[in-house]
Amino acid sequence: MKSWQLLKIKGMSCNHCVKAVTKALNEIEGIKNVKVDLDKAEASYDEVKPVSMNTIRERIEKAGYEVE
Ligand SMILES: [Cu+2]
Repeated sequence: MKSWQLLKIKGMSCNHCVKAVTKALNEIEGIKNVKVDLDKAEASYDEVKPVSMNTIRERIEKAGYEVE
């Protein structure tokens, strides 16, 4: 199982934010190949195992950002 996912992320303003969001997503089991686009305020990744949206929201918020 592998599916490509796209998220809208609120609150990123520089490359430090991109790194923080990338790290937060990479640390979630089941998520691979994270790519964060600062200009589009988007994050994409491959979901290789089911991951709950709550987990994703929680980790992103812990890092200081918001999933739209
Ligand atoms: Cu920043």
